[in-house]
Amino acid sequence: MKWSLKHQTQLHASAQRRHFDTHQCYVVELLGSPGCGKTSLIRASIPLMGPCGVVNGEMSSFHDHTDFDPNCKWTMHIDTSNRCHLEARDLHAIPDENLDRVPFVFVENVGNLVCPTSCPIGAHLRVLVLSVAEGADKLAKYPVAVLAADVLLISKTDLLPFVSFDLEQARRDAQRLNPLISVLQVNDQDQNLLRPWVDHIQVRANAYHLSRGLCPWH
Ligand SMILES: Nc1nc2c(ncn2[C@@H]2O[C@H](COP(=O)(O)OP(=O)(O)OP(=O)(O)O)[C@@H](O)[C@H]2O)c(=O)[nH]1
Ligand SMILES: [Mg+2]
Repeated sequence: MKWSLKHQTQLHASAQRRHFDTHQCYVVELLGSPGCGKTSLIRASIPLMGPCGVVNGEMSSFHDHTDFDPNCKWTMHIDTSNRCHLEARDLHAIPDENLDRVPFVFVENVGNLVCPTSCPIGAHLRVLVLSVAEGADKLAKYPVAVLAADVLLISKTDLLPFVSFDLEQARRDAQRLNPLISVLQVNDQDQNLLRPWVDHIQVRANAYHLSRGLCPWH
């Protein structure tokens, strides 16, 4: 039987998920438009987390450094050679010993609201980052991105006084498209917003590790 490209993509993602599971690593993927704040969010979150690793996918540059905090045990840059999204097979490049060192990994996908949504990489949690500067209409314009995500993170909320963005409307629009999606707000300077976001992913990661009989943050 000939597999369609979509099936092949799913198979690669499932295999990569099993690989993460073998190493007991909970993986959170961040996807969103260029400049929506993915790298800044990872940088701001790491000091509030336990030990973690970070993968930054970029098309052809090396800008997204995240290894400033002692909690970040390793970082890895994946250059997709002008491809507009990461693929599960790109993550084969993460050395097994790196996965064994941390219970948690952030993967920043290439900035793009379209292609990454239809190319799962085997992450346990997919987080769609939408900055208030982009406009809430992006949720309706890119419904597949909302459907593909477990969490919608509305970023750069410090800019709300300067832009027209209705947070409640955005929440309703997102949950109409995807009733299971969790909606959180964040900006990279506000600890009062960063803490609930970090708690959210830690609760999910802890449940993952406990369901495998592991002590959270082993
Ligand atoms: N005002 C404000 N600016 C932010 C915030 N988070 C990020 N920025 C700024 O937004 C710009 C883009 O942030 P990045 O974190 O590089 O965005 P990114 O999504 O990683 O971008 P790409 O990797 O290029 O797709 C930078 O100038 C950041 O300083 C925030 O919460 N508030
Ligand atoms: Mg970035």
